[in-house]
Amino acid sequence: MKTISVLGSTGSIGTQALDIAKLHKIRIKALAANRNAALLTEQAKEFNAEYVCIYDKEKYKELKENFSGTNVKVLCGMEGLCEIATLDGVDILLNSVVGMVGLKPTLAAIEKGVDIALANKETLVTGGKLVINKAAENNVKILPVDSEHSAIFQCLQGNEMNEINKIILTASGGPFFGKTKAELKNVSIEQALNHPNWSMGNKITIDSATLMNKGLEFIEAMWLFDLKPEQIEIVVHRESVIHSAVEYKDGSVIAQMGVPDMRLPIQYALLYPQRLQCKGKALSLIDYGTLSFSKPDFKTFDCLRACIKAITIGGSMPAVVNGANEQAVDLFLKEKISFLKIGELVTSALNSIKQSEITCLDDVLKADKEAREFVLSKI
Ligand code: MN3
Repeated sequence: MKTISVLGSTGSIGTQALDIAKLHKIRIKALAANRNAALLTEQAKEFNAEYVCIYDKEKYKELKENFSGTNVKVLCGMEGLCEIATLDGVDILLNSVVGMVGLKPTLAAIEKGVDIALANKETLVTGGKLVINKAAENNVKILPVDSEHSAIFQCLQGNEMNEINKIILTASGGPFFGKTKAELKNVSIEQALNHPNWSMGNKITIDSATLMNKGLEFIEAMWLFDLKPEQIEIVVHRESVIHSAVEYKDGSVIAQMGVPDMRLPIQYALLYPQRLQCKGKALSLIDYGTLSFSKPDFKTFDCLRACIKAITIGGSMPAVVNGANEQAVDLFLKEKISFLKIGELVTSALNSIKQSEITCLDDVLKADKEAREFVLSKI
């Protein structure tokens, strides 16, 4: 029986992971959330967690009161996340926080030798080199939770990396597939939050609408599977049934399919290499009838183009586009900027900020800060 800790337990991935933990009797050592103290308390009591952590320090008092008279250790802030990431007796740390705040606790867990189930793509986008090198040094597994990367990981089982030609990274195309820039001028927050296939948190849903999400996944795939940019082909596949595929040297393409349901990739990461029953709906290819494929629209979706350019330049640039995007999405959700402005700001940060080398966490944090300040200075 495995023991896990979850960073981001009250979010979409976190709550589904706890359902899986219940189904398969996975033990929960510690839970951390951003600011939802009420749900975090409920979860910790249900799963008998020994530690809880709230990132938002303003919520610490409330959480502390909820556990007064118990043996549960209550933590807060980044120090709390890092303490949870490095507890003894944990097999897997599920990192499902939103944004690059996930990087520091991930590095801490890797140093401790804890395997990572990674749902937080910003961790690899901003600190890919640090994470991958440290994981190799410490013999730590990075188990992808993102559905596309889980698919690729599943398609690679039993084969060698030097046998592959390329990866086919599928994209749903988001809610604005087929639209031109002119048609996207007056997009509202509600429209951008209305994703056709996946129900997810706000930040990732906006990233899916701008295709920033696919750009981040492109970078994530390069780090996870040690690929060059030219080894990844993005294919728009509206139905989200093929979650991604691997093309081998002999021309054979192995794809992983399933209905769009995050429980499957979450469970695969937590139980790897075991496959047990999952509560999701079975896939009926006959019900789907046809599956469609097309090219991504690099002209309309600036963020996708910016991500590929950023990782091609390398160094700090992926952290720059990510930081600019995190700041711009926050401004869009606060109705301070328009939808198209997100892509403009990300592109302009990429073109204006100088590339630097990433050798430690501070280099990443510096690039991230510079990008956020750049975006704020343009408003
Ligand atoms: Mn994905």
